Amino acid sequence: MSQNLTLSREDIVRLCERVEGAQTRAYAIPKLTDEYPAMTIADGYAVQSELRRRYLAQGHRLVGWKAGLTSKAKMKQMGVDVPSIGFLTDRMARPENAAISTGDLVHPRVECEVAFVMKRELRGPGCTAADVLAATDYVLPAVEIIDSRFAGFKFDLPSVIADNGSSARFVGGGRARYVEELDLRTLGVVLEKNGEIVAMGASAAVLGHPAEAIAMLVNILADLGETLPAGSFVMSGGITEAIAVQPGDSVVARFQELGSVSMRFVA
Ligand code: OOG
Ligand code: MG
Repeated sequence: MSQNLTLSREDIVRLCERVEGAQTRAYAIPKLTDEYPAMTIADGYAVQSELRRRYLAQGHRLVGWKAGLTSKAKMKQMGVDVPSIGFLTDRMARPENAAISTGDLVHPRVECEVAFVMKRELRGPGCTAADVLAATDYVLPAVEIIDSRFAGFKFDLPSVIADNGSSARFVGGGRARYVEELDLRTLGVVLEKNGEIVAMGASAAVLGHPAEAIAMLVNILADLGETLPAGSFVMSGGITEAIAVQPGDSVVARFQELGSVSMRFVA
């Protein structure tokens, strides 16, 4: 990491327990930097790694990773200007057309993303977008349901990284496509809630090309001493700003070339 740890091992465990409680019992907590103003990005990843270790020890399965804050729209909405990564487990996955419960979430929002499924392991540092494309099995459209555990959905980078990048649920769907068949920079996406268009954008919004976001993710993983295994499901980051949802809402994300992903929300 480019920054140093300021938290003791004890603080890391304490903050991890705080975040885990908020995630599993769905309540809002103050951002961690209110109590630890000197927290760095490295501290945030130390808490996130401890969270991952605990969930895996409880039997959750790691299925992939997500890049976050990779588009201007997302950075502007959240007031943060550096991308981040988080981990994805089997417990967060929901099938297409699912009824997704909001009772176990704090204040969910939806966002449209291009997801990559890897056929070869990737390891940083120095991973490039070309490396990512060569190691990609296929891409598919996805909707991420994010849910910051921080009050008012307000945070800074160390806090949101500790909260695993607001990861909560995700839905992959539509049509899987080989990357050679597509121009991944120019895919349009339209997000509809209850039949109305609430956001739209193009995939170039994500660092110029979504594969750039995956390369960045692999290079951050290298900092954490991790690689991106073959078979991983990886989300490249929200193209548009995220839209709040509540019980009764139905959501459709329509992607050019990749088909659509639908879900509805229930209490
Ligand atoms: C942080 C997570 C960002 C994305 O796609 O940009 C993210 C947040 O906005 O709560 O998942
Ligand atoms: Mg996202």
